Amino acid sequence: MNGNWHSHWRHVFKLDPERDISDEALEAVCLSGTDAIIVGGSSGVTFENTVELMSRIRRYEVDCALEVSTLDGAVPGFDGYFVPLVLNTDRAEWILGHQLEGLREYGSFVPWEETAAQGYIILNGEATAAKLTGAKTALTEEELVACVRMADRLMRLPVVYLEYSGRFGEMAMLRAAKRAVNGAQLFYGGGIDSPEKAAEAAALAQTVVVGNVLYVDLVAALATVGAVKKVDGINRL
Ligand code: 1GP
Repeated sequence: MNGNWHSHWRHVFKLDPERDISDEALEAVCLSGTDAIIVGGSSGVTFENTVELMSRIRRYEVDCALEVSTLDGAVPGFDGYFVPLVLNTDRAEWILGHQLEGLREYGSFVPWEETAAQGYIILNGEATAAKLTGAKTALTEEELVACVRMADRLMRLPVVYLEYSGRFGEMAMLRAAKRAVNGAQLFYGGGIDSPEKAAEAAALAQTVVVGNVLYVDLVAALATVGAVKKVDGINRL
């Protein structure tokens, strides 16, 4: 992989190291045709459970990246690393604080070519990540666009991530983000539990992230892969 290691991803499964997944389910996920697996979670992420999940995914060829949200869970050996910066919070530790701490400790080991910052905009107030970071989730479209421009134009972050984790978000907000984004890759995640929702999000976001449904309805989760690829097929006609 090179500096653009994530730019071709259209569909991604996000796996939580704290949650159990059987070998059979993991195999189905890794062989599903998804473009990548992201390992990440908002709570309970440790070195041990991250290494364990990574080594199980490593049996397959699929790209596998780590979203580094705690220092404990910073594990070498992934194909790529994402470092989230939460843009819609007043709590500086979630914008730059923990990240600086990480760089102080592990800065000389960071594989820079395979590391990308994500401008996170958390829009579901019920999500663990929102509570943890004190995100101001009730944004107007205008406020959202300002966040997107901050990430994309001013900070020139490679990824802008609209995060509705746990619920399917407003597509009008995603559309507004899509219009505002210039160079960044737009990720959408949250509440995708059917091919229809996957297709809706994939029509607007460059990369669609599917998480929770994997643990509750594997068949529906797997069907989201084909739905995203189909959107591209239709657009090419
Ligand atoms: C979570 O954006 C991802 O970080 C996916 O959200 O778990 O709701 O699918 P869900």
